[in-house]
Amino acid sequence: MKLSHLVVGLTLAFGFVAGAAAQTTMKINISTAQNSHQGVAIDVFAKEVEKRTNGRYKIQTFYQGSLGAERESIEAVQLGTQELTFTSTGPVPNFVPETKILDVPFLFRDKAHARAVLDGPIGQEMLTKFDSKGIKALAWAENGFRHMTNSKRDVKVPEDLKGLKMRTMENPVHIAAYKGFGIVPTPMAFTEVFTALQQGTVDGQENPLSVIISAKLDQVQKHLTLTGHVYSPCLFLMNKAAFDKLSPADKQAFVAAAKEGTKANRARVDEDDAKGVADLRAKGMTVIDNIDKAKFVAALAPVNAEFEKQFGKANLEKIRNYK
Ligand code: EAX
Repeated sequence: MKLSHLVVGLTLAFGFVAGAAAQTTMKINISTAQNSHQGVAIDVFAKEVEKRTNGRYKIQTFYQGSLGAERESIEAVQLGTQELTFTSTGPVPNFVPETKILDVPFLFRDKAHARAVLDGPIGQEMLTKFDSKGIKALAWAENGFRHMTNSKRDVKVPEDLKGLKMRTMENPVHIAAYKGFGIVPTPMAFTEVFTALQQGTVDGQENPLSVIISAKLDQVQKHLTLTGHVYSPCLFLMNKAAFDKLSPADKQAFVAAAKEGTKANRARVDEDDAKGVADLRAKGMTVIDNIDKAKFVAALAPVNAEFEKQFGKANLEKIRNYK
């Protein structure tokens, strides 16, 4: 054997052993399909973590609730039986009550406003509230603005919502607010929603276009109204102990990878918002896209007075007026 071959052989053998010994695999999951705004978020995150740690960390991705629904997954991350999850903030107030304020309806003007608040001091400060709960919040991402769908009737004015039995997220702010519309809220995990709509257990649900499209809810819902009644943030969450074990450089790599995931996620939400209505109309949904939003805001005035007491008017104004 030539010396050069020997060197190559040894290098390969050594490299393989060293690589194999150093590789750690972690899991991350979402409730929606891989082909969705959440799928691109975790796919980009996984790719970026691998790239930025030279393959020392490998992220396994799980879609469509196959590893558990959002609340269960946050629990698993908190316990450390799962390293990572990407979740909406729906069930998050049950873990970190400080996030509740973001779920107040009609708080954000548009996505740019919401993203600026989350990326600015208010949102960044909120990420630190997870630390004491055994969770490291790596970055905000999003679902987008939520809209109402149902199988019964066109919703043009708030009165049309009265008596509709709607699935909601397991979120105390949403539940209180939707009661203000006269909706009968039925909280459940997203993984159960399609079947519940199909079987008529509930009349409707509310979600951003990105979720409605990727979960094919048009197959079980006829009426969509662009209510945009609440912004729906998402989060990259990691078990705190697992994060703390990383080297300083790897910590940075994980945070940077989550931020790249967020970029891809937001771009996809923008794309879905741009073509979603035409897409859903083509699939047979009736879409009301010209409501008088002031009427929906006015319908929630009594509930909003409650929220002002609960969260403090000044705190809500600080978010509302953030530029
Ligand atoms: O995160 O539960 C929900 O309606 C969420 O928007 C959905 O799971 C995507």
